[in-house]
Amino acid sequence: MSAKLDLISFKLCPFVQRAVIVLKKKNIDFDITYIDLNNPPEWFKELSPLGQVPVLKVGNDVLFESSVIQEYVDEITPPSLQPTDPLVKAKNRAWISFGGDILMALHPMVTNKDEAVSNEKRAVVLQKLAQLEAVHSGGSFFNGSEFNMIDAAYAPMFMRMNFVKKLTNIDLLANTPKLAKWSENLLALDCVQESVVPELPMMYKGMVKHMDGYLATLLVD
Ligand SMILES: N[C@@H](CCC(=O)N[C@@H](CS)C(=O)NCC(=O)O)C(=O)O
Repeated sequence: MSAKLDLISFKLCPFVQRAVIVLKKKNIDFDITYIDLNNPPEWFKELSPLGQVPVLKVGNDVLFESSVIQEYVDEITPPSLQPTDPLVKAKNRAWISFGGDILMALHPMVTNKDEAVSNEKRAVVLQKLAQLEAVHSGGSFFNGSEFNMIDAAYAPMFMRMNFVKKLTNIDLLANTPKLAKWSENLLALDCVQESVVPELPMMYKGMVKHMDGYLATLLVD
């Protein structure tokens, strides 16, 4: 690898965290540049094709989309975190994309001011989690005993669900035991714990309060 990689991040973003987990898991020396997405700097607006994080600077090039960044980082630093069977790998890619859909429903569940909308999003999240439970191997990780790319992709979602549980007593994994165990295994890993700033739990709570959505009314402390 030639140029040092530079990941543009927003501390609260679960999609950035997907990329960080792969970088950490592979012990890659990289830079991380934090921006405030609510007040993005001019250089970021010019750099990021869609105005979103994550963006990975590779020399004079930029990559966007968390799953693409994950795959690029994986490919340039063998051995791969992907399953070797092309069919399993392809199916994992589809479920990684599905994980993005869950995150997209989780955010309005947490932040929407309307109780009915928040509950509707919670139902969407729960339904998707049930679908995921049905295809989980039942092993320590998604495919079995080995940590793969899909595990890096789902850990940020589980971290946020764990925040929600601690803050509101809503246990989104109560009816999906395989996912609950998977979450526990993922959240215990160094590459996951070290993929966020130490103050993230406090920041997440601050975000919930600041957004002042229905879930803020359920905060337990
Ligand atoms: N599909 C994208 C989603 C990235 C995304 O939604 N990032 C959020 C922050 S967590 C963002 O940049 N939002 C700003 C915007 O959409 O304008 C990926 O997987 O990288």
